[in-house]
Amino acid sequence: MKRAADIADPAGDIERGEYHRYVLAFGSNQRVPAIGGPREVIRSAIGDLEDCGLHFLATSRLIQSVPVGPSQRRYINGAALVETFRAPPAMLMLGQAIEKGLGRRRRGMRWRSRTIDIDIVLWSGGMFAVPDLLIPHPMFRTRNFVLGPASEIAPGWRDPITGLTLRQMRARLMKSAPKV
Ligand code: PH2
Ligand code: MG
Ligand code: MG
Repeated sequence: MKRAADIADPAGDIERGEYHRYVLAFGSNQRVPAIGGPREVIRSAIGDLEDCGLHFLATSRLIQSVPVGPSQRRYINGAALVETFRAPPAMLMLGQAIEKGLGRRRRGMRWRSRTIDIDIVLWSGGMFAVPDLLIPHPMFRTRNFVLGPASEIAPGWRDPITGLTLRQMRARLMKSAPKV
């Protein structure tokens, strides 16, 4: 299996000069035989990102969550606040390379079971939109499995679209849809 050291990261080191912060969300509901269950897979992804130079300012607890979508298996979810010299396209490429190294297959059904999903939820630069990447993540406001962990690590971070903090969004969602 490919490990972090083998992952090509062409854009990573070039864009020096400015740093970016992100809230990243992690999800896994499938084991990787060489690594273990979803918790170990997420820890491994975090280790890979650190090996590629991401600085983890805070990492949430890992929670178990009920699947949203067609997959039957429960997920493990978590979030992290990170700092890096990578602008959003380079951050996306790095996340996808690490997903691939951990056995993620991209073809097939939307929201199928996955060994690892690394999503960019928020970015210090605010909004970013190209066909492959939308920041803020378009679904994060309605997902407790993202808002729970994310509000634990960056409660005061404001969504640039609604102006609400993660803490406020989490509280609202818990009132309207406590079980999701
Ligand atoms: N990710 C999805 C679809 N559904 N459900 C849970 N509980 N956790 C996830 O991370 C998740 C999901 C697509 O990214
Ligand atoms: Mg996702
Ligand atoms: Mg994703």
